[in-house]
Amino acid sequence: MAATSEKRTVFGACPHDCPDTCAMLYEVENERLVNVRGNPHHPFTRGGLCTKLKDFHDHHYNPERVLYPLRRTGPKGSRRFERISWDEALDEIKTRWTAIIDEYGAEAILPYNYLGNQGTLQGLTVGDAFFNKLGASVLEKTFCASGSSTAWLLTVGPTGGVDPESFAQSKYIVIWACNSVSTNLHHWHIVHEAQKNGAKVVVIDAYKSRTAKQADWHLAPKPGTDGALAMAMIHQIIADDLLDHDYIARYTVGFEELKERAARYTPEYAAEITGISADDIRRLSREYATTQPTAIRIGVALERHHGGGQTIRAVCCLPALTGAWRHVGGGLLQMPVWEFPIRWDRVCRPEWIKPGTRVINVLKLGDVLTGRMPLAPPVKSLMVYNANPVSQAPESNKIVEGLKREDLFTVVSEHFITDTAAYADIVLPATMAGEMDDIMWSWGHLYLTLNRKAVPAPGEAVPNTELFRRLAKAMGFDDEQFTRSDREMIEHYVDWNAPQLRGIDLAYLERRGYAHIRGGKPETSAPHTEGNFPTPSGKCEFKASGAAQGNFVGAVFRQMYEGGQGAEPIDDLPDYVPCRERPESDPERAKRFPLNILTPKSHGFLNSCYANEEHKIRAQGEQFVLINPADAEPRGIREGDSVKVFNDRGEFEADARVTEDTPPGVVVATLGYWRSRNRGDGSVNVISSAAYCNFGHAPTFSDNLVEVRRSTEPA
Ligand SMILES: Nc1nc2c(c(=O)[nH]1)N[C@H]1C(S)=C(S)[C@@H](COP(=O)(O)OP(=O)(O)OC[C@H]3O[C@@H](n4cnc5c(=O)[nH]c(N)nc54)[C@H](O)[C@@H]3O)O[C@H]1N2
Ligand SMILES: Nc1nc2c(c(=O)[nH]1)N[C@H]1C(S)=C(S)[C@@H](COP(=O)(O)OP(=O)(O)OC[C@H]3O[C@@H](n4cnc5c(=O)[nH]c(N)nc54)[C@H](O)[C@@H]3O)O[C@H]1N2
Ligand code: SF4
Ligand SMILES: [Mo]
Repeated sequence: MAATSEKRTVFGACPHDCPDTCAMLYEVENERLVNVRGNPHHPFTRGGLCTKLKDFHDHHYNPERVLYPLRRTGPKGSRRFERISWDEALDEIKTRWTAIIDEYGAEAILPYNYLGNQGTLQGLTVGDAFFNKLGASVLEKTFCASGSSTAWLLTVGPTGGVDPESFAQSKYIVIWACNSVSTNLHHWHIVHEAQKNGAKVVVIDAYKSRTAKQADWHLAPKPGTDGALAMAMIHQIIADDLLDHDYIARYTVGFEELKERAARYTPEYAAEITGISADDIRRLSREYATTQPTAIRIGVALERHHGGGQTIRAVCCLPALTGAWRHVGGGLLQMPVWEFPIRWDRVCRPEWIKPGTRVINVLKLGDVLTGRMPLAPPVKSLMVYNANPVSQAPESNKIVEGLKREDLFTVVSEHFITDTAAYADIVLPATMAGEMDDIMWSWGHLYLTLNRKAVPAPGEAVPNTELFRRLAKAMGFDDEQFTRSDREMIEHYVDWNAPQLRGIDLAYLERRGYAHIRGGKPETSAPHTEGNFPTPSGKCEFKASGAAQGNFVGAVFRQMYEGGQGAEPIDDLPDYVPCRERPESDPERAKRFPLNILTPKSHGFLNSCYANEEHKIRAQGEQFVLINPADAEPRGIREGDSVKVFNDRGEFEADARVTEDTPPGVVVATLGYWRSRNRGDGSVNVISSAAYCNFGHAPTFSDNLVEVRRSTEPA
């Protein structure tokens, strides 16, 4: 590539909430992004980005971007705004917040944010120090992996588990409730390579996802019954004595109790629950236990039902029973986030939370805003950044109802006028990844990756860090926390002396762009050959000593907030815990709403991002619902028909796709579509429940019953 003074290549990192955290190269010409590609040297990215990001440079120049602060001029939701200056916006926010604090106290202000950006600086925790200082309500952020993390930490502790790159060495790979081809593509490349080298790839998914179609064997349990399948595997492996007795004796606790607990889970019993035949359960158990190395990839979706936490506890026991952890490419992969040397305490400043400050969970926004959850003081102001709850949070009709409240002062920092920003009183313009600095941890690999600002910010857009510097100044906070530059934050937030970094410093990252935090060598890495689990006992805890502390043990992003809501007590042994909304659990409800719905990620969107771009919608297809012919036929539904998907929480419209890919009784509609661009006034989260999973206050998006009907009666 020619290097003139006007052409540059800058190290980047994909900002999205995606396990792959790709290392990118921004190509800049005349201060403009002309291309963004994957870093070819990065062992996980391998030079390729996914379909969503292939025109990421153009995304920066989308003409619909918000470039200036805006004030609402029409009714809430009318999308009518006027341009104002930053000073006017900050003045108005300060005036409104000060009045609310005087009348109701600062807890009447609720920050609402998630992982629209995943960076250490710009991401999940960017506003926490500010809102803690302000005394606002604390937001409990549990959209993904808080249930699975609780299960993981209780069983094996805060380890990264198998290096995802070590799957290349595996001979038997189980992908459990993860649609890797869409959601973890760069890990799929490694799995696929192992498959070509003779590994058997088993996908356990409630429908035939893109990934299931690539599997050597696809098993489809009924949604939310995986706990029974895992318990039956434990049962069968013990019954066949396919155990690694030496590993169990040295490196585990609670084997006898686990054996007793698993006793009733015969394959025949689990077959009744899961719908998978007893022979298949026996075969899976035997293949799993007798092939090494064997690795399991746990998807986020495995936690998304009432018993999700306990399901993952059961899965986490499997590799210690068979000694899979002894081998390179053997064991489990959940999220390697635990090993990243980030000083979250320095980012969030939890010590600024006044004791007793109330905690509000992201899933409860609808009840909170509409007063269905009585709160004193009520929430009078909402500030949304890095999130689009109207599209992404459950019971979204209630959220829209709440956002219409005239007495609610809503501020939204965004790239676009999303379905949430449409209800804002003030909209603030945010920069995109190529326009700001960050340093990225990952929840899908073991590289720390630098993202450098490549081009100037357009209009008056600012990074989230700058937004909170400005808000802090407006509110009169002068702590050093709020005056650090972005570069100073990178220096301050990363624990550069941590053993994981082995002396790697910022200068090294500026030269190379990324660094492996275990020192590389995935082809020889096996972290738990001799136990070494970072649990209280140092062993894999079938019987969890941490259970006494309740269902929220160190769950992600909760551990930063001591002293919030109390955690509920839990069982110290894994078990199968049935769904709330399955025909077996709630036959009355199932009479009205007989179909289980899954709402997984769309292949072509990243949560709700890109779902406002016509070419991305064209590639992904309009909102659709997959339905089995056995369910379609009695409802008079044919391929392509316009249908309503509904329950007592709401309804959305979709195009029917009649297919055997989904089993009878299960319908699938993917996530991310904006209701303002869908037919009708809805998207998948109008029907989903805000109930918690039994661990970690995780969501239950796979634990919902609906009915489907043709939108218009047949001619
Ligand atoms: N393309 C794309 N990639 C993404 C995202 C995106 O929006 N789009 N989002 C990112 C984010 S935030 C996350 S958390 C991850 C999530 O990544 P995944 O964990 O892969 O999440 P999902 O796509 O929701 O679900 C994966 C699969 O689980 C299946 N499933 C659902 N419930 C059950 C169940 O009870 N049992 C079984 N056995 N299977 C079940 C679904 O059918 C689906 O095929 O993806 C990330 N990557
Ligand atoms: N039914 C159902 N619902 C789900 C899920 C499911 O599988 N099914 N998945 C859940 C999961 S796993 C997750 S992670 C959540 C995701 O929920 P959200 O994090 O709310 O999802 P996004 O759609 O990514 O919304 C992020 C918003 O932040 C904006 N944004 C991006 N970068 C920046 C920035 O730097 N600054 C500012 N100010 N804004 C920015 C984007 O434009 C976007 O509108 O959704 C959950 N909802
Ligand atoms: S969304 Fe995921 S796969 Fe796509 S470029 Fe970003 S990190 Fe890579
Ligand atoms: Mo997520």
